[in-house]
Amino acid sequence: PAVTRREDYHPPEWMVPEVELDFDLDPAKTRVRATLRVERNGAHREPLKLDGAGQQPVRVLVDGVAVNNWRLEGERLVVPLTGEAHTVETEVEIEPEKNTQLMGLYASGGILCTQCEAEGFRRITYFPDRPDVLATYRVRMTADKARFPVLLANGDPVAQGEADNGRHWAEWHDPFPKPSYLFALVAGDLQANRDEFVTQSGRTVQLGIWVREADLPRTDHALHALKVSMAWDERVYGREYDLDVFNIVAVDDFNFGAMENKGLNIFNSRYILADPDTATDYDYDAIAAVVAHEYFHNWSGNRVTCRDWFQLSLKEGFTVFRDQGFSADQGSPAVNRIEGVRGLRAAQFPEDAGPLAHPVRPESYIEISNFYTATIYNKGAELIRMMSIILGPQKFRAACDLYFQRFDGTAATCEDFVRCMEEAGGVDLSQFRLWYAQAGTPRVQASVEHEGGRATLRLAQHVPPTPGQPVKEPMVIPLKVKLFGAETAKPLTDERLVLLKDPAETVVFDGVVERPVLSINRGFSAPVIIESDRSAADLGFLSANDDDPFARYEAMQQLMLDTLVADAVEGDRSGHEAVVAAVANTLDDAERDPAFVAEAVLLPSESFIGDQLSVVDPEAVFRAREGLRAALGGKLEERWRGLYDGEREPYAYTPRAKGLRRLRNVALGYIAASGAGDADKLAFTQFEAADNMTDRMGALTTLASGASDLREAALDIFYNRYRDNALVLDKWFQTQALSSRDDTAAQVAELARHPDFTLANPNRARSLVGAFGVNQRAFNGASGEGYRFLAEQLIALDKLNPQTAAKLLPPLGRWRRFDAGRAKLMRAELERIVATPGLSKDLFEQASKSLE
Ligand code: HT7
Ligand code: ZN
Repeated sequence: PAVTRREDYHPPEWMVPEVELDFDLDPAKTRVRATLRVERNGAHREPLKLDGAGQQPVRVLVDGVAVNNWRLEGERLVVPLTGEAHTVETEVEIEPEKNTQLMGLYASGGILCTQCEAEGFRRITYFPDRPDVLATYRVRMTADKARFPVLLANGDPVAQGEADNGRHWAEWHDPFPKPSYLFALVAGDLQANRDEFVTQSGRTVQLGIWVREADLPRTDHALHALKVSMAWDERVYGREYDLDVFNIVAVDDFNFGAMENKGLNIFNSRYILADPDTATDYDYDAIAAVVAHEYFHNWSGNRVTCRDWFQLSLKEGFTVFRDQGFSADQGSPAVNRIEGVRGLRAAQFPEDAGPLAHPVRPESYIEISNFYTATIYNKGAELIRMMSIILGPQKFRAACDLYFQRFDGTAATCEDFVRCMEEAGGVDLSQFRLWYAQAGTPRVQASVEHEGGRATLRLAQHVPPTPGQPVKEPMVIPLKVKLFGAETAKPLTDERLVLLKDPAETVVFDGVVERPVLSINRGFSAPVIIESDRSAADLGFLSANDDDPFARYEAMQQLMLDTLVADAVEGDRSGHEAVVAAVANTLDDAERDPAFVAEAVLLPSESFIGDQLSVVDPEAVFRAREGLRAALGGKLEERWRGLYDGEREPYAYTPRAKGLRRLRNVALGYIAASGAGDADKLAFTQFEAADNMTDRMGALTTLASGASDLREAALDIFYNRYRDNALVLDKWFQTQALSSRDDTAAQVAELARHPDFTLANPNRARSLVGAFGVNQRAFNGASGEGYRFLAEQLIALDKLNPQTAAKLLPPLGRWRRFDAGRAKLMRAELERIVATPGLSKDLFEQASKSLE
């Protein structure tokens, strides 16, 4: 397959300032007539080249006259044009109900909807489907009124009326020039939860969340989150909404979380629908974060878009940074940061250390959909965070203002963004640009020496080689650092921002009168791995005394990790005592800050422990983790029971009530880990008594990894109660795929044959196949049955939905991290995938790169 390279970027040969689209909508056959006003861009004699995919032109007109001098070059429609400006009209027919890829115009549960990012628009009509061609859109849709009473598109509604044969039409106009990837339409039998938002300049915006009528009662949380997001973006970034309407539609079949189409966001229903009976606190948080994210794109993505797809992080990294700021402001910033960093370590660090590693601004791709990655999104957000730290809050805000003002209505680059940071911040970010260009997670060695009244911090950095980048230059790494007195537990210094630039540097602190304990990378100021020689005692000390809650969490995690690695590698469990003591100490804070404590006492995941080993031994990692869980459960059983039976609040979605629920579920997990005979009964009682999904899922998760009869009972009750709710049924599949039982691989294979399992729905595929792939021990069973299962599912899924298949491949690409036996089995499956006839370029790219 063809490779697209960043260095080959050329401005468009033709611009398209205006588009009119006329849709005759029908799930079986939709006719699309597109009228493009095109203008030659620069002095050249090239014909107009329009991207297309999967369709044939029915007819082509130039300036109102039918022509036949057009040709197809591959899937592109090439139309010779002589003048500087023309009107070009095309007509095509497409088949939405046969569209299983869910890109372009497709049908989901009787709703017709679109997904155009990144290159889906070309599956709807011929167009220069690239983000630097910005047009205003006028859209007319005609459809059967009974089946599709609601017709929505981008921008503002203009007119509507009746047509023949029980059909009706609507016209929408979006005055803001936008790239084709932001185009959207929806037709369906939908109802809206409506509200209004008055902007800071006094304009009233009509808000609507559109769903099937039965789902209306589950839309209040999303609508509330939308209004809070709109107010937050005005307050924090000075960004006001610009159209008169803002609509969101929820659909069940969606390749991603949501899409920020101008004025008409389309969402995966899992990020809209919630009520206490069906959605966990985690779901509620995720809904607010995704609603905010898509809304924030109106400025960071839509008003200022990307010049080309290599700049994807310009909008995604920045928008993730913005949604993280929003979420932090809704509850506990420390807990929010902990969750963000945990996510980064779970998804991005392994990506950066594996065969699919790529820079935040990649150099090439085969299929752009494969680059909607944790690196582009989450590491991209960390880059923005580092710049905000280097500039400080005021200058960062001024730099953002400059960026929005300078590039409003245009397609920009990461370089444009960095230059605004430099100009408004008065800083030189030359070296910082390496963060966009170099892949791999930097490692920083840190140690402190103390002599007389002077502490010397020695730092050294190393950026590991990654595919195509064998040698790296040193980065600029902003590290927030502070020293604490080992005896007095008092701060010995203020927090200092150290910009590590050279391969090795020393930083001197004077007036340090007692032995200092180093607190480094506070707040996770840089997305790096810190390798320090801090003892278990010092880590325990920091977990108790650091005044940065994130650093307290980090110290505990490091202490746990060191202990778990020693056990997994050498069978050394001598570190248990220090972990038990540190956890016991942290539990003292449970009443004051239950949400933080719940996070701080959780052990690192099996995968993260595996990431620390030179060769992952999944059984040894599992045993070590279970061993420490049992020690914590058993030694602190009274404490866990005290918390479990302690303070509770009636159900409410408030930070404190959420924190208490979370801590109680963590306590339940530790009681089960202690081996207590009544643990399953306790969990089952909680399961049955629960008046909300957080408590119910907490209990079910514990039961699902257990061996009692109550496990089957709870799973059956859950299934029968929620069998008609697809989103909750996903949880049923997922919980079983994540179980730590010995027979999980066999159970997952069985579940794949369950009548409710289907690969056609991405959420369902992810809930079983995706979840199984991250269950380190179950997936990596020595027999290779897990690898075989995943390969078979991916090959089958690829025929329906290549994008989703490609997203689920990475667990097979971890073969270098395992022993020779497992590596051989994994490679064999990757080779089988690559050799499959008719493979998509999506899956081919992921599998072939994973073999290299
Ligand atoms: N910008 C959106 C990306 C997206 C997407 C990408 C590929 C295939 C399907 C997709 N649906 C949405 C989502 C976002 O980051 O906001
Ligand atoms: Zn986004």
